[in-house]
Amino acid sequence: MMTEERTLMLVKPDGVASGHVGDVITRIENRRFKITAIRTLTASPEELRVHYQQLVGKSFYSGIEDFMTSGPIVAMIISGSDVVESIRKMTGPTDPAEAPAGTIRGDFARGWGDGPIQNVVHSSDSIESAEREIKIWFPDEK
Ligand code: IDP
Repeated sequence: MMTEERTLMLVKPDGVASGHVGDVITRIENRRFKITAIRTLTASPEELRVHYQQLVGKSFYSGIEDFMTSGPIVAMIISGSDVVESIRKMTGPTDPAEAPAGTIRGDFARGWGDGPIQNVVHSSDSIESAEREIKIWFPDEK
């Protein structure tokens, strides 16, 4: 039996601005995963430093901060069997230029080139990351 898990997904400012929140939610629901919490917010630099703690020292971090605070994002907790790995696969690789058709990044990312990689969504890379990240964006969730 596969165990129930949960993961965190963020629709990033480019995904919200280009009107792909509904497309992302439809893909999640079509896979029979449950969205158990959802909110729209504008991220603060402090929240992002915790969320992207492993990238804070990188040269491109300030670009990530500027991009991720540039407009509203939609945060979701998604639950289901094997949901962490499944949603990562649906997300696709970090660089949208390399993301296959059929993945969220492959289908919905618009421009890329210099600066922060604008790739529509974030999804947690492990159960441990998911639980850590959920606390940042849903501080009232257990
Ligand atoms: P992931 O989002 O696919 O898990 P991470 O390596 O955790 O990838 O990076 C987090 C985010 O930081 C990426 O989604 C992307 O928006 C941005 N990013 C990562 N690496 C680079 C880079 O080399 N240049 C610019 N932005 C980057």
